[in-house]
Amino acid sequence: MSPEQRLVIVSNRLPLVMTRKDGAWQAAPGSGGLVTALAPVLRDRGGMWIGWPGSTEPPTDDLREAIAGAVDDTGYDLVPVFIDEEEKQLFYRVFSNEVLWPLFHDMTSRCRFLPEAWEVYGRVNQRFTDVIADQVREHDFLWIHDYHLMQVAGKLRRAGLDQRVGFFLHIPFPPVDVFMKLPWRRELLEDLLQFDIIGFQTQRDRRNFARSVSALLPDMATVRTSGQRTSIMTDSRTVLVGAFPIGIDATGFRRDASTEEVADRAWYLHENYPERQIVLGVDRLDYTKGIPEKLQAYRYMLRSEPEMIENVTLVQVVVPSRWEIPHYEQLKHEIERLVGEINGEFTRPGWVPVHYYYRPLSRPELLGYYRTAEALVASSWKDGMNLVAKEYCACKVDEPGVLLLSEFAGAAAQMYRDAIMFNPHDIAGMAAAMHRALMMPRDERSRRMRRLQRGVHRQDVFWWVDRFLQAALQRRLADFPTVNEFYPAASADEAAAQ
Ligand code: ADQ
Repeated sequence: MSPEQRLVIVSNRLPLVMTRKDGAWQAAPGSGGLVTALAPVLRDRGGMWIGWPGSTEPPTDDLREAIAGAVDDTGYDLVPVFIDEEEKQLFYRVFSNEVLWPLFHDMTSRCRFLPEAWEVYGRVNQRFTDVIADQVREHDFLWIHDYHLMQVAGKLRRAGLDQRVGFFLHIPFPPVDVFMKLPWRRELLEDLLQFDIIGFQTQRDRRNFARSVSALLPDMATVRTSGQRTSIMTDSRTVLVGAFPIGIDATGFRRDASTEEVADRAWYLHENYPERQIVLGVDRLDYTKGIPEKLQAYRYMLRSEPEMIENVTLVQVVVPSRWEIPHYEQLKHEIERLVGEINGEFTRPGWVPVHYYYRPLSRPELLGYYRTAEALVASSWKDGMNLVAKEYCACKVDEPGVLLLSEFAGAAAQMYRDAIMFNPHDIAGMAAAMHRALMMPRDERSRRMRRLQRGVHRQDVFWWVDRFLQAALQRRLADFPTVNEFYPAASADEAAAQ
């Protein structure tokens, strides 16, 4: 990037943790892989992050001051976009999380296609666009994140702004026959084609998007695909489309997992389960994550492989999320019922088969579990990537562990060779995969985990930011990731099949 070209990140949420002390707002900078990777680039360029601070109260001076104060810690500007309670309901809760989220995860029966929610989605996207238009300079590069803000480029162009704008979708893009169910499918695609570059997590998502454009906008767009890259020509621009699988701050996870505090916790957790293997699940409360199926598969394994009784413990951590949406509340009850049934059927003196947490863990607690668990199961029905799978590998600093991974997680396209793969709809198959992992000899576990770790470090979140920005700024399709760099030796044919 040239010095006058600032980077402006736009996401639904600002990377801030807001708290109120004695009635006054306090804002602390947020953490997480995306922030860690983008912060150095933003500081170098004197960049800016635009987003919603998370409160729906009318903006007061002390709220604005608290946000401005957090800038001293971050070294780049934080610019808030405010939304009110009704907008939060219809833009965030309904349109983002009850229309786009289930639709893009192929779960259309959970969609609520409310026309008034579409209207408010447009209104909030316009609000973001107005703030951007106010802040942006001629040579800035704008990088918009995720499904909440898919109309921003269209609205910027309509306001006469022609800055370079890139978009990254963190969730999957659905097949055309699913996407077609969206009542506003054409408008949404037309707005997406106002971005200059669009990044997806996997080649499957890129293909689905290209097919939707060909099927729904044959009159206004020409789609050209060559190998694993696509360019789409419209009257106003050429949109470059590619797959940029997101990574984690693998070095940071490894470093933090190696501390004495985490080592002590890991040791203590296993002290409580002497001679037993721990199978770990860590998921946000979400119906896309396949948590009930994981529990059913574990029960199936205990029934069919009775020698596992008392020799394995499933630790399932569920992070509360979107609980005000009825489908999420029902899911919570279903998980609790299954945990109760399994513990009722199998518990023995001194052994409880499922340990269930329904709360966020502190980072040292989470890392302690990652470090100590013999296996981790990520059983998503569909997932953009699944960072938990990568975090688990980065944190295995002493004993090797086995990663069990759903074929439908984006991470499968990179980790398919050394994870134990399964179909999360096949309960008996998932149970067999769990049994295989628990019986796997130590040297095979080590070999597989070492290769997974190499890939997680090679394609980390810094790699992801570099590759996206390089592709966006050079605008050369040749710069897009193609063959699976996770396993550099993988053949192009094999990677293309993923
Ligand atoms: P998510 O659906 O949130 O992300 P995921 O990628 O697994 O799913 O990320 C979850 C994050 O929450 C992880 O970083 C994890 O460390 C954290 N977390 C999980 N359990 C926790 C706990 N108990 N306590 C504290 N923190 C916890 C969306 C998409 C994904 C995509 C990401 C990034 O749905 O598919 O991988 O964005 O692009």
